[in-house]
Amino acid sequence: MKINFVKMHGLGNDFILIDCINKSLGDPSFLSYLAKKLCDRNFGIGADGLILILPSSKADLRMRIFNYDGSEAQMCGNGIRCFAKYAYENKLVSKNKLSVETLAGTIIPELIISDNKILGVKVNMGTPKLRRREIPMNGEDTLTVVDEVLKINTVQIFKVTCVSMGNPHCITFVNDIQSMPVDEIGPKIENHPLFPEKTNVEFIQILNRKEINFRVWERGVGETLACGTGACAALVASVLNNKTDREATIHLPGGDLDIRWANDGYVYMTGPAESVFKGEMNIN
Ligand code: ZDP
Repeated sequence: MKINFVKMHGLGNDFILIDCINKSLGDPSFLSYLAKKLCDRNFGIGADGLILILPSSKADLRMRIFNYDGSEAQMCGNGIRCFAKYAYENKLVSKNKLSVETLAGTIIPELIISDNKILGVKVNMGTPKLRRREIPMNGEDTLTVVDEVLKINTVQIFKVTCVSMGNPHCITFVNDIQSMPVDEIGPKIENHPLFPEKTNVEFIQILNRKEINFRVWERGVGETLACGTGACAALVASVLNNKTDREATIHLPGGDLDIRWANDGYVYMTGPAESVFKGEMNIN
């Protein structure tokens, strides 16, 4: 089977996009296999994830996102900005504000356009879920999970705050993110028995009420240069711990995102989306 694709990224968080509006790629097990094959950085195209562009009966379009390891995620922040740019530039939509059906609900990206150039994308990421069972997280149900002890072993003990942006996030505040052994601690928290669907793991350092330094160990991927849903979860966690205002700039290894948790309860994320190359690949 010949597949046409476009390679895009949001702050170095990179994706392979395949337009499936007029072409079905097959059942979920094949899609998981395909994601692993295409995302492999040596034997495939190379990316953090695979994004499918699909028709929808509920919204303008539908997005599915598969991680590097083939697992399907509910939502992706950097990916939906790329999705919106692709949809507009390929005339799948004719307006700059579109609705996208995802496993996390309908998400509303809005392209920021000037002189016919897409400068960025502002996304209404929906409302954060704070209740323990909605993260989801095991243990006696609580309305929020804020500044809670998470024990990996007798020496590795962290205070965590957990938030769902449709996908799970476990945030811990650190004094110096550069010295954090993200690739050692990340997978231990990702696979901790407290998280029945595993979790993304964010290590954040508060600079002031309006700035956060950020590193992420992504569920199903590993450490990445940026995570949009993670940046939103980090801002929400910082507000819940009274460490920042409701609007802040998140400094990720791949660049900056502006995040606002508005009084209407919605989280707004603004950032770039870039196309890199396009191509075709034969899949057997
Ligand atoms: O929830 C997960 O399994 C994530 N790894 C999905 C990808 C999230 C993404 N990095 C983002 O920007 O939110 C695309």
